[in-house]
Amino acid sequence: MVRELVGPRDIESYERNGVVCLRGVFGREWLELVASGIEKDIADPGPLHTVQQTANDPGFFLTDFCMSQRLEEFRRFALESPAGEIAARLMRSARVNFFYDGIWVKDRGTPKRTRWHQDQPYYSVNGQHMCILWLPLDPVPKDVSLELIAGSQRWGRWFQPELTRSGQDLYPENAAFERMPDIQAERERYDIASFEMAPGDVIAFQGMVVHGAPGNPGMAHRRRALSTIWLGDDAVFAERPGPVRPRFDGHGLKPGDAMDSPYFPRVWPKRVAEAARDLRFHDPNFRIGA
Ligand SMILES: O=C(O)CCC(=O)C(=O)O
Repeated sequence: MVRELVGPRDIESYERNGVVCLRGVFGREWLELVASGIEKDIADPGPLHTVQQTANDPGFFLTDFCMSQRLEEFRRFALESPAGEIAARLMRSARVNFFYDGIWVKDRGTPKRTRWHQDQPYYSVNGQHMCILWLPLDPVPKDVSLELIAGSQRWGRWFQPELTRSGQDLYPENAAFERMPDIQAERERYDIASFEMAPGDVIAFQGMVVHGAPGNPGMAHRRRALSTIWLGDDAVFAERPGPVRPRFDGHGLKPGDAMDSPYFPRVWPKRVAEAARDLRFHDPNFRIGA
């Protein structure tokens, strides 16, 4: 099934550009499940949520993370949907562990952009096997869709992670993380990929790809998207020069250890029953920090 949805050309595009858009990958059942999870989360957001627009900004822009720790809908998507297998095929990875999930909700009339950034610098994870699946739940025209700089995963540059709301640096100034250039001011210099998307389509991108997203000033409806982060064979725990986001405590991993821990359940090869059994994932003592 997934073999048909992810073909050799998709894998080639993922490897070359760091990004590929897969069409019609998730069926109605998965979309309805995730949409209902998002509605629950909006009504009662979790401890890691942020309202991203500032007080005087119009609209409503909400992010939340690690919803699968609280809500069954997201847990089922993480453990049982074809997402893990899709990531495994794109990364050519023998195993895939689920790292965490996030939602990005922008009401109509929200001008605020998601800043240009790379995902991996925010995380305590090294290695190339990091694949993010961005799954919108609403039809998304190109001018509201995720934007990604093709090939930027090969720049060999790590950019300072910034908080989406304030732009505040996550780490103290240091040589390993340079400042993100003003991509908006010089868009024509970059090979920016974006895709008009229908519900069921998904964008897969590598963790070092520079990306951002417009606000939702003009669409007639809300733009809801689920991001899930998947780790493969070479992903290892790493320390950063400051507080990572999200922070996971109590897993006991040391720098260089494989991210193959019950805290980050293995979903591929498929062994859902086992994953659900040894799942610290459900452990009330599991701690996540902002
Ligand atoms: O949906 C958005 O606005 C941005 C999503 C994003 O940056 C991500 O998933 O890393």
